[in-house]
Amino acid sequence: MINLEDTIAAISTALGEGAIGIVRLSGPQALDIAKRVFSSTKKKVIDETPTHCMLYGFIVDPETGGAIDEVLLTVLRAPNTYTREDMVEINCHGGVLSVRKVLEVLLKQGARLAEPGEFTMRAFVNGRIDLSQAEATLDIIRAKTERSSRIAMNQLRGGLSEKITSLREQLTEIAMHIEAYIDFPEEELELSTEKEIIERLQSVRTELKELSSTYEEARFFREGAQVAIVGRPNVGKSSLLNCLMKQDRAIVTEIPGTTRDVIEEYLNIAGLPIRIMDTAGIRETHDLAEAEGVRRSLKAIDGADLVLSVLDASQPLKEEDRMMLERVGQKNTIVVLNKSDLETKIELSLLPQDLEQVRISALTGDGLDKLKDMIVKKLLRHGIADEGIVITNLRHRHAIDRAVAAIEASEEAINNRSPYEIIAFEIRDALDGLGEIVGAVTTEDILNRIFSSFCIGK
Ligand SMILES: Nc1nc2c(ncn2[C@@H]2O[C@H](COP(=O)(O)OP(=O)(O)OP(=O)(O)O)[C@@H](O)[C@H]2O)c(=O)[nH]1
Ligand SMILES: [Mg+2]
Repeated sequence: MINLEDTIAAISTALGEGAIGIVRLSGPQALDIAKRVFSSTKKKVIDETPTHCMLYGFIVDPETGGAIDEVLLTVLRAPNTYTREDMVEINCHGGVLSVRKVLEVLLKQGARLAEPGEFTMRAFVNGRIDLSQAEATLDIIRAKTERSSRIAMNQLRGGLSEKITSLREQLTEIAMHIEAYIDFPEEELELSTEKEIIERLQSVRTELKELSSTYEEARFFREGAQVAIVGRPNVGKSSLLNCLMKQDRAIVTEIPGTTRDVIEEYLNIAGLPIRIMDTAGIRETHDLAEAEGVRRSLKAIDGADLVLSVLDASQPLKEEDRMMLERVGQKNTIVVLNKSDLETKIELSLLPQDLEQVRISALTGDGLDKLKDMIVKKLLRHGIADEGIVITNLRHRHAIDRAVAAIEASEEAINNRSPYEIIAFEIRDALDGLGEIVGAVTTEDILNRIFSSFCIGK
């Protein structure tokens, strides 16, 4: 149940040692609760403090009279606040204990501990932001690179919302036009009107499809692109990971079968957040642990957005290399010819010619910049622009695809001369699909799913 009656409180900064820690209150009792626990050294009163102004003083436990922390308290009056409710932000000394104690006294005075994302959910329920903007706030918090954060910021500022709202308006107009005929079944749509309606539906559908198609690449900026380093044992996969990370992350030895588990790390290549995975060398083995490692390597190939198929260029191509290349098959891949510092013995002519290749040395770092360039190019084949409106969220993608299907169904219904009710029903379905993105149409289940992944205090 969405409950706006309660006044909620939470620690909004990360728990740990820091210069300051912030505890927030939001809701109808926010100012009253603050009044009961705040004591100003200069006898200033919260009631007489203008909105968005700070007071210096102490948080005091009203039951014992004991001072809990020295604070700066900001009075934020509705409606110009994050949640659109009365809010109070208390800047305490950083550190785990003081923020906890301040929170405790607020709870004792009648505030309720906020659920994850509840402040942002209130901002949505109270109409300050729509659902896609609420989701963008989380994306900004989670953004691993500047480009990711720019894309999320664009969404927060309403780029996607405006686009969806404008498309919804167009659909609403068409739906109303058709619905006007429902009560007059004897009247038929004129051929010219019918043609125009179909054209307008097609135009909305095309825009939605374009939007949906940005997802494949734009999602990398939100989730990180998965790149798997695979190859037979000892070709230098872990050395490549270390070289990319510029640190000794994975164990490297001259013994084949060193890596047993998938090692996952974050990398930022030209602003693209990448989840890079070093995997166990792929070969037939009777060792139980190694066999499990190989199974995980194969799984990593399946889940990857890009596979780096590593070969040892200083040795002739082996059966295990062929097996690996075959397994990688049609996946998006780059063939990495490692150990270029040694004499080349690999038969380049035996390699599949349609695959892109790059020569590197994980030992000297040679060719690494070229490889990084290729990784970005292979992942961003359509080169999405930072400023354009893109879809980074699977929930939005599903909603758009549902709307596209419904519009197609409505076009078909028109062509089949189906009753106006059916045509209008399909268009309304498309509207609902798009409404889910901005939250015009929503269920508590959707809201819970979205906000439960937020942190407490946001
Ligand atoms: N000369 C040379 N040796 C390399 C290069 N890259 C890796 N090696 C050596 O090759 C051996 C194997 O390297 P690893 O990085 O452990 O290979 P791996 O593919 O992770 O091996 P597994 O984990 O067993 O599958 C080590 O002795 C490395 O020092 C390279 O570019 N040049
Ligand atoms: Mg290894």
